[in-house]
Amino acid sequence: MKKKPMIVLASVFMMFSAFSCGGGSKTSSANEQNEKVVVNVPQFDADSAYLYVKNQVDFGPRVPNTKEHVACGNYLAEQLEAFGAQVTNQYADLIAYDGTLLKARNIIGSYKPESKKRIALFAHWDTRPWADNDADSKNHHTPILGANDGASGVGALLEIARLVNKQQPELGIDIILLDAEDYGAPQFYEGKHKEEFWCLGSQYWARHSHVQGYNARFGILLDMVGGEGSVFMKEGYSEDFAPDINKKVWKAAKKLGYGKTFMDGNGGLVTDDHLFINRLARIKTIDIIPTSPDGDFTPTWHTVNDTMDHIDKNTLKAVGQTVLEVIYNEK
Ligand code: AHN
Ligand code: ZN
Repeated sequence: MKKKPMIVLASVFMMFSAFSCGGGSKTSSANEQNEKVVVNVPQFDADSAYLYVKNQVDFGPRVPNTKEHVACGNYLAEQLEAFGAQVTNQYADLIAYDGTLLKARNIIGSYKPESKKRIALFAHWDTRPWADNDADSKNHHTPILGANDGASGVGALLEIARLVNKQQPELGIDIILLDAEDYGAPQFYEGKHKEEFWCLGSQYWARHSHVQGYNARFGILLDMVGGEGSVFMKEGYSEDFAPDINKKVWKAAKKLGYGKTFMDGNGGLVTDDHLFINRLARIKTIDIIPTSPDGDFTPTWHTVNDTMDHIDKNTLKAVGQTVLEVIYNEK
Protein backbone atom coordinates (compact mmCIF):
# COMPACT_ATOMS: atom_id res chain seq x y z
CA MET A 1 0.00 0.00 0.00
CA LYS A 2 1.18 3.47 -0.85
CA LYS A 3 1.19 6.13 1.80
CA LYS A 4 -1.67 8.57 1.62
CA PRO A 5 -0.63 11.96 0.27
CA MET A 6 -2.14 13.91 3.11
CA ILE A 7 -0.71 14.73 6.46
CA VAL A 8 -3.51 15.11 8.93
CA LEU A 9 -2.75 17.86 11.37
CA ALA A 10 -5.31 16.69 13.89
CA SER A 11 -2.78 15.46 16.40
CA VAL A 12 -0.86 18.76 16.36
CA PHE A 13 -4.01 20.75 16.99
CA MET A 14 -5.18 18.34 19.67
CA MET A 15 -1.95 19.08 21.53
CA PHE A 16 -2.68 22.80 21.35
CA SER A 17 -6.26 22.35 22.50
CA ALA A 18 -5.07 20.21 25.39
CA PHE A 19 -2.91 23.07 26.62
CA SER A 20 -5.46 25.80 26.15
CA CYS A 21 -8.12 26.07 28.81
CA GLY A 22 -10.42 28.43 26.94
CA GLY A 23 -14.16 28.49 26.67
CA GLY A 24 -16.52 26.83 24.21
CA SER A 25 -15.78 29.11 21.29
CA LYS A 26 -12.07 28.31 21.33
CA THR A 27 -12.75 24.60 21.40
CA SER A 28 -14.95 24.83 18.35
CA SER A 29 -12.31 26.76 16.43
CA ALA A 30 -9.79 24.09 17.38
CA ASN A 31 -12.21 21.48 16.10
CA GLU A 32 -12.45 23.26 12.79
CA GLN A 33 -8.68 23.27 12.57
CA ASN A 34 -8.62 19.56 13.36
CA GLU A 35 -10.19 18.96 9.96
CA LYS A 36 -7.56 20.95 8.09
CA VAL A 37 -5.22 18.88 6.01
CA VAL A 38 -2.03 19.75 4.25
CA VAL A 39 -1.91 18.29 0.78
CA ASN A 40 1.49 17.35 -0.44
CA VAL A 41 1.54 18.26 -4.14
CA PRO A 42 4.43 16.71 -6.08
CA GLN A 43 6.84 18.87 -8.08
CA PHE A 44 6.34 18.81 -11.84
CA ASP A 45 9.74 18.21 -13.43
CA ALA A 46 9.85 20.28 -16.63
CA ASP A 47 13.08 18.58 -17.80
CA SER A 48 11.32 15.25 -17.61
CA ALA A 49 8.25 16.59 -19.46
CA TYR A 50 10.52 18.14 -22.10
CA LEU A 51 12.13 14.76 -22.70
CA TYR A 52 8.70 13.14 -23.17
CA VAL A 53 7.88 15.85 -25.72
CA LYS A 54 11.17 15.27 -27.55
CA ASN A 55 10.72 11.50 -27.56
CA GLN A 56 7.49 11.96 -29.54
CA VAL A 57 8.98 14.50 -31.95
CA ASP A 58 11.90 12.11 -32.58
CA PHE A 59 9.47 9.69 -34.26
CA GLY A 60 8.80 12.37 -36.90
CA PRO A 61 5.29 13.60 -37.77
CA ARG A 62 2.62 11.37 -36.11
CA VAL A 63 0.04 11.46 -38.89
CA PRO A 64 -2.64 8.74 -38.77
CA ASN A 65 -2.00 5.86 -41.23
CA THR A 66 1.80 6.25 -41.08
CA LYS A 67 4.36 3.95 -39.45
CA GLU A 68 5.64 6.84 -37.31
CA HIS A 69 2.13 7.21 -35.88
CA VAL A 70 1.98 3.50 -35.06
CA ALA A 71 5.42 3.57 -33.43
CA CYS A 72 4.64 6.62 -31.31
CA GLY A 73 1.31 5.12 -30.22
CA ASN A 74 3.20 2.04 -29.02
CA TYR A 75 5.68 4.25 -27.15
CA LEU A 76 2.90 6.16 -25.39
CA ALA A 77 1.06 3.01 -24.31
CA GLU A 78 4.31 1.45 -23.05
CA GLN A 79 5.23 4.60 -21.18
CA LEU A 80 1.84 4.75 -19.42
CA GLU A 81 2.19 1.09 -18.52
CA ALA A 82 5.70 1.73 -17.18
CA PHE A 83 4.15 4.45 -15.00
CA GLY A 84 1.79 1.90 -13.48
CA ALA A 85 -1.40 2.93 -15.26
CA GLN A 86 -4.02 0.45 -16.36
CA VAL A 87 -3.87 0.99 -20.12
CA THR A 88 -6.80 0.69 -22.52
CA ASN A 89 -6.31 1.01 -26.25
CA GLN A 90 -9.33 2.12 -28.15
CA TYR A 91 -8.93 1.45 -31.88
CA ALA A 92 -11.33 3.08 -34.31
CA ASP A 93 -11.74 3.54 -38.05
CA LEU A 94 -12.72 7.17 -38.52
CA ILE A 95 -13.76 8.99 -41.69
CA ALA A 96 -11.90 12.20 -42.50
CA TYR A 97 -13.34 15.30 -44.25
CA ASP A 98 -12.29 13.91 -47.67
CA GLY A 99 -13.43 10.34 -47.03
CA THR A 100 -10.01 9.02 -46.02
CA LEU A 101 -10.29 6.14 -43.53
CA LEU A 102 -8.11 6.89 -40.52
CA LYS A 103 -6.79 4.04 -38.40
CA ALA A 104 -7.06 5.83 -35.07
CA ARG A 105 -6.07 4.84 -31.55
CA ASN A 106 -7.08 6.56 -28.33
CA ILE A 107 -4.81 5.53 -25.46
CA ILE A 108 -6.13 5.70 -21.91
CA GLY A 109 -4.07 5.26 -18.74
CA SER A 110 -6.12 4.87 -15.56
CA TYR A 111 -5.16 5.14 -11.90
CA LYS A 112 -7.39 3.73 -9.13
CA PRO A 113 -9.71 2.34 -11.82
CA GLU A 114 -12.12 1.11 -9.12
CA SER A 115 -12.74 4.62 -7.79
CA LYS A 116 -15.98 6.35 -8.76
CA LYS A 117 -14.49 9.77 -8.05
CA ARG A 118 -12.38 10.64 -11.08
CA ILE A 119 -10.64 13.42 -13.00
CA ALA A 120 -10.02 13.11 -16.74
CA LEU A 121 -6.93 14.73 -18.29
CA PHE A 122 -6.82 14.96 -22.09
CA ALA A 123 -4.37 15.82 -24.86
CA HIS A 124 -4.21 14.86 -28.54
CA TRP A 125 -1.21 12.86 -29.69
CA ASP A 126 -1.63 12.94 -33.48
CA THR A 127 -0.06 15.68 -35.60
CA ARG A 128 -1.37 17.66 -38.54
CA PRO A 129 -0.58 16.30 -42.01
CA TRP A 130 -0.16 19.80 -43.45
CA ALA A 131 1.65 22.99 -42.43
CA ASP A 132 -1.23 24.85 -44.04
CA ASN A 133 -0.75 27.97 -41.92
CA ASP A 134 2.90 28.38 -42.91
CA ALA A 135 3.94 31.76 -44.32
CA ASP A 136 5.53 29.93 -47.26
CA SER A 137 2.92 28.21 -49.41
CA LYS A 138 5.55 25.70 -50.56
CA ASN A 139 5.27 24.19 -47.07
CA HIS A 140 1.49 23.85 -47.04
CA HIS A 141 1.57 20.14 -47.89
CA THR A 142 4.42 19.30 -45.48
CA PRO A 143 3.42 17.45 -42.28
CA ILE A 144 4.24 19.36 -39.10
CA LEU A 145 6.47 18.01 -36.33
CA GLY A 146 3.95 19.08 -33.72
CA ALA A 147 6.33 19.68 -30.82
CA ASN A 148 3.82 22.07 -29.34
CA ASP A 149 0.69 21.05 -31.26
CA GLY A 150 0.30 17.57 -29.94
CA ALA A 151 3.49 16.50 -28.17
CA SER A 152 3.52 19.22 -25.47
CA GLY A 153 0.19 18.29 -23.90
CA VAL A 154 1.02 14.59 -24.03
CA GLY A 155 4.50 15.20 -22.58
CA ALA A 156 3.00 17.14 -19.68
CA LEU A 157 0.49 14.34 -19.07
CA LEU A 158 3.22 11.67 -19.11
CA GLU A 159 5.08 13.64 -16.44
CA ILE A 160 1.86 13.85 -14.44
CA ALA A 161 1.39 10.08 -14.88
CA ARG A 162 4.92 9.47 -13.54
CA LEU A 163 4.13 11.53 -10.43
CA VAL A 164 0.64 10.12 -9.88
CA ASN A 165 2.13 6.63 -9.91
CA LYS A 166 4.57 7.60 -7.15
CA GLN A 167 1.97 9.28 -4.97
CA GLN A 168 -1.70 8.79 -5.75
CA PRO A 169 -4.06 11.71 -5.28
CA GLU A 170 -7.40 11.11 -3.55
CA LEU A 171 -9.32 10.80 -6.83
CA GLY A 172 -8.80 8.32 -9.64
CA ILE A 173 -7.01 9.89 -12.61
CA ASP A 174 -7.50 9.05 -16.28
CA ILE A 175 -4.85 10.18 -18.73
CA ILE A 176 -6.68 10.17 -22.08
CA LEU A 177 -4.50 10.54 -25.18
CA LEU A 178 -6.76 11.33 -28.10
CA ASP A 179 -6.04 10.62 -31.74
CA ALA A 180 -7.10 12.31 -35.00
CA GLU A 181 -7.69 15.75 -33.57
CA ASP A 182 -5.76 17.62 -36.22
CA TYR A 183 -7.11 16.14 -39.46
CA GLY A 184 -9.59 18.96 -40.05
CA ALA A 185 -9.83 20.17 -43.66
CA PRO A 186 -6.73 22.12 -44.69
CA GLN A 187 -7.03 25.79 -45.59
CA PHE A 188 -6.24 24.95 -49.24
CA TYR A 189 -9.12 22.45 -49.49
CA GLU A 190 -11.91 23.83 -51.61
CA GLY A 191 -14.61 21.22 -51.00
CA LYS A 192 -17.35 21.41 -48.41
CA HIS A 193 -16.42 20.59 -44.84
CA LYS A 194 -17.53 21.18 -41.27
CA GLU A 195 -15.96 21.80 -37.90
CA GLU A 196 -16.99 18.22 -37.03
CA PHE A 197 -14.01 16.96 -39.02
CA TRP A 198 -11.66 18.18 -36.31
CA CYS A 199 -11.38 16.17 -33.12
CA LEU A 200 -12.41 12.81 -34.55
CA GLY A 201 -10.76 10.78 -31.78
CA SER A 202 -12.45 12.71 -29.00
CA GLN A 203 -15.81 12.43 -30.72
CA TYR A 204 -15.35 8.68 -30.88
CA TRP A 205 -14.27 8.48 -27.22
CA ALA A 206 -17.16 10.69 -26.10
CA ARG A 207 -19.62 8.36 -27.85
CA HIS A 208 -17.95 5.11 -26.76
CA SER A 209 -16.07 5.72 -23.54
CA HIS A 210 -13.34 3.20 -22.72
CA VAL A 211 -15.33 1.78 -19.81
CA GLN A 212 -19.09 1.47 -19.70
CA GLY A 213 -20.85 4.34 -17.96
CA TYR A 214 -17.63 6.31 -17.58
CA ASN A 215 -17.93 9.61 -15.78
CA ALA A 216 -15.57 12.13 -14.22
CA ARG A 217 -16.06 15.04 -11.86
CA PHE A 218 -14.43 17.23 -14.52
CA GLY A 219 -11.91 17.18 -17.33
CA ILE A 220 -8.92 19.30 -18.36
CA LEU A 221 -7.62 19.35 -21.93
CA LEU A 222 -4.04 20.45 -22.56
CA ASP A 223 -3.45 21.74 -26.09
CA MET A 224 -0.23 23.53 -27.06
CA VAL A 225 1.05 23.99 -23.52
CA GLY A 226 4.77 24.24 -24.31
CA GLY A 227 5.14 27.34 -26.48
CA GLU A 228 7.70 30.03 -25.70
CA GLY A 229 6.00 33.08 -24.24
CA SER A 230 2.54 31.52 -24.39
CA VAL A 231 -0.30 33.10 -22.43
CA PHE A 232 -3.47 31.25 -21.48
CA MET A 233 -6.84 32.94 -21.10
CA LYS A 234 -10.18 31.35 -20.32
CA GLU A 235 -11.42 29.75 -23.54
CA GLY A 236 -15.04 30.43 -24.46
CA TYR A 237 -16.62 26.96 -24.63
CA SER A 238 -14.82 26.06 -21.39
CA GLU A 239 -16.38 29.12 -19.80
CA ASP A 240 -19.83 28.14 -21.16
CA PHE A 241 -19.71 24.52 -20.01
CA ALA A 242 -17.38 24.55 -17.00
CA PRO A 243 -16.87 28.06 -15.56
CA ASP A 244 -16.20 26.64 -12.09
CA ILE A 245 -13.35 24.50 -13.41
CA ASN A 246 -11.80 27.47 -15.22
CA LYS A 247 -12.03 29.41 -11.99
CA LYS A 248 -10.44 26.63 -9.96
CA VAL A 249 -7.55 26.24 -12.41
CA TRP A 250 -6.81 29.97 -12.80
CA LYS A 251 -6.99 30.40 -9.02
CA ALA A 252 -4.48 27.59 -8.52
CA ALA A 253 -2.15 29.10 -11.14
CA LYS A 254 -2.26 32.51 -9.44
CA LYS A 255 -1.59 30.95 -6.05
CA LEU A 256 1.52 29.29 -7.47
CA GLY A 257 2.76 32.56 -8.98
CA TYR A 258 1.85 31.79 -12.60
CA GLY A 259 -0.52 34.73 -12.99
CA LYS A 260 1.47 36.09 -15.95
CA THR A 261 0.99 32.83 -17.85
CA PHE A 262 -2.63 32.23 -16.79
CA MET A 263 -4.12 35.65 -17.43
CA ASP A 264 -7.58 36.92 -16.81
CA GLY A 265 -9.61 37.60 -19.88
CA ASN A 266 -11.57 35.97 -22.62
CA GLY A 267 -9.63 33.60 -24.86
CA GLY A 268 -12.32 33.28 -27.56
CA LEU A 269 -14.06 30.14 -28.79
CA VAL A 270 -11.92 27.23 -29.98
CA THR A 271 -13.26 24.11 -31.67
CA ASP A 272 -11.20 21.58 -29.81
CA ASP A 273 -11.57 18.14 -28.21
CA HIS A 274 -13.18 19.56 -25.07
CA LEU A 275 -16.14 20.86 -27.09
CA PHE A 276 -17.16 17.32 -28.05
CA ILE A 277 -16.40 15.94 -24.61
CA ASN A 278 -18.75 18.57 -23.14
CA ARG A 279 -21.43 18.13 -25.79
CA LEU A 280 -21.40 14.36 -26.25
CA ALA A 281 -19.99 12.87 -23.03
CA ARG A 282 -21.36 15.70 -20.89
CA ILE A 283 -18.24 15.80 -18.74
CA LYS A 284 -17.49 19.41 -17.88
CA THR A 285 -14.13 19.98 -19.45
CA ILE A 286 -11.95 23.03 -19.98
CA ASP A 287 -9.26 23.66 -22.57
CA ILE A 288 -5.91 25.12 -21.56
CA ILE A 289 -4.84 26.55 -24.93
CA PRO A 290 -2.81 29.68 -25.70
CA THR A 291 -4.45 32.92 -26.73
CA SER A 292 -2.75 35.20 -29.21
CA PRO A 293 -3.98 38.54 -30.54
CA ASP A 294 -3.64 37.29 -34.15
CA GLY A 295 -5.81 34.25 -33.45
CA ASP A 296 -3.05 31.78 -34.37
CA PHE A 297 -2.47 30.47 -30.81
CA THR A 298 1.33 30.63 -31.30
CA PRO A 299 3.57 31.88 -34.15
CA THR A 300 4.47 28.25 -34.98
CA TRP A 301 0.89 26.99 -35.18
CA HIS A 302 0.42 24.66 -38.20
CA THR A 303 3.77 25.71 -39.60
CA VAL A 304 7.02 23.82 -40.23
CA ASN A 305 8.45 25.75 -37.26
CA ASP A 306 6.50 23.77 -34.68
CA THR A 307 9.74 22.17 -33.48
CA MET A 308 11.62 21.60 -30.21
CA ASP A 309 13.42 24.94 -30.76
CA HIS A 310 10.24 26.75 -29.75
CA ILE A 311 9.36 24.65 -26.71
CA ASP A 312 9.84 26.45 -23.40
CA LYS A 313 10.18 24.44 -20.20
CA ASN A 314 8.79 27.38 -18.23
CA THR A 315 5.47 27.10 -20.02
CA LEU A 316 5.37 23.32 -19.47
CA LYS A 317 6.15 23.89 -15.78
CA ALA A 318 3.45 26.54 -15.26
CA VAL A 319 0.78 24.34 -16.81
CA GLY A 320 1.95 21.05 -15.34
CA GLN A 321 2.35 22.37 -11.80
CA THR A 322 -1.04 24.09 -11.97
CA VAL A 323 -2.78 20.88 -13.06
CA LEU A 324 -1.06 18.98 -10.24
CA GLU A 325 -2.17 21.62 -7.73
CA VAL A 326 -5.76 21.17 -8.88
CA ILE A 327 -5.88 17.38 -8.96
CA TYR A 328 -4.14 16.84 -5.60
CA ASN A 329 -6.47 19.29 -3.86
CA GLU A 330 -9.61 17.49 -4.99
CA LYS A 331 -11.26 15.37 -2.29
C1 AHN B 1 -9.40 24.92 -35.19
O1 AHN B 1 -8.46 25.41 -35.76
C2 AHN B 1 -10.75 24.80 -35.78
N1 AHN B 1 -9.26 24.41 -34.00
C3 AHN B 1 -8.03 24.41 -33.33
C4 AHN B 1 -7.86 23.15 -32.59
C5 AHN B 1 -6.50 22.68 -32.72
C6 AHN B 1 -5.83 22.44 -33.86
N2 AHN B 1 -5.72 22.40 -31.73
C7 AHN B 1 -4.60 22.02 -32.20
N3 AHN B 1 -4.63 22.04 -33.50
ZN1 ZN C 1 -3.26 21.63 -34.73
